[in-house]
Amino acid sequence: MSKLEEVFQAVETGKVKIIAGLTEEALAEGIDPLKILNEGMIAAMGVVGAKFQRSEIFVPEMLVAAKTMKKGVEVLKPRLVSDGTDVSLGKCIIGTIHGDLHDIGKNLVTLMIESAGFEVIDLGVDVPVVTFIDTIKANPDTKLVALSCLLTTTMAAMKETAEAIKGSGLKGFKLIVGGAPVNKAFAEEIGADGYSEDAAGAALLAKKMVS
Ligand code: B12
Repeated sequence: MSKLEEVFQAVETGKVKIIAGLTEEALAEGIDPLKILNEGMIAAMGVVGAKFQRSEIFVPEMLVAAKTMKKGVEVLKPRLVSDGTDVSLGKCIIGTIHGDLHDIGKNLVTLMIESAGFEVIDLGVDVPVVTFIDTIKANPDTKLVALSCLLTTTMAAMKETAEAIKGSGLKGFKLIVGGAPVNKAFAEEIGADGYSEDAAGAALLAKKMVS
């Protein structure tokens, strides 16, 4: 089995203890960190989701897989971020919408946007509409607001949040959205300025939004 397959399998089966070592070994073999992330870890999460849907596994197993992926990402982190940190493109406020506890994708987007040169204020998960509004008010130099959701049931909350932000009269920033159930058409429907399907695309989008 290749190192990449071992990483995939470790995330899929929630091998928290060995993932850091395996990820280091994969890097040492010269495998591209983005390939380890996309084809090893994110792809494994896809399988985990599919197994959950078929009731072959349950929430605890999904949680352990998530923990495993987080540990692996910690090892990849220094290799994913570029040294764009001294150029400040401005502040970006990010959070997962209220009712939604998924944060792995949001954390990856944070990582990529940070390394693209933004100063990121991460509000975490299950973020109420008012927290987004208050944080924008407290940071009038905000250039970007990014919303994430992973559940079809929280898409309505994303719409509500986007509309509240847009309707607040606060200005000077662009609103971008993403997450597995979101697509370009939905982003447009709720009045967002931009959408990207993954974290690498989110960084490019963020830069485009402020240029
Ligand atoms: C891990 C996981 C969990 C973990 C989350 C742990 C954590 N800290 O995040 C736990 C166990 C807590 C969990 C709970 C639940 N989950 Co869950 N979960 C998953 C799983 C397996 C992986 C998600 C993940 O991390 N993917 C990897 C990341 C990297 O991908 P991503 O999040 O999509 O992010 C990428 C893009 O979407 C994009 N992106 C994301 N955000 C943003 C934001 C912006 C601005 C941009 C531009 C881009 C962007 O970039 C990211 C990186 O490339 C998915 C299955 C799946 N394939 O997605 C199910 C899944 C999302 N969960 C699901 C369900 C049903 C639940 C529960 C309701 C289960 C339950 N019965 O309790 C609860 C809900 C809890 C809640 N209120 O949120 C369903 C949702 C179904 C649906 N149609 O809505 C899924 C799809 C599984 C399935 N196939 O049924 N879950």
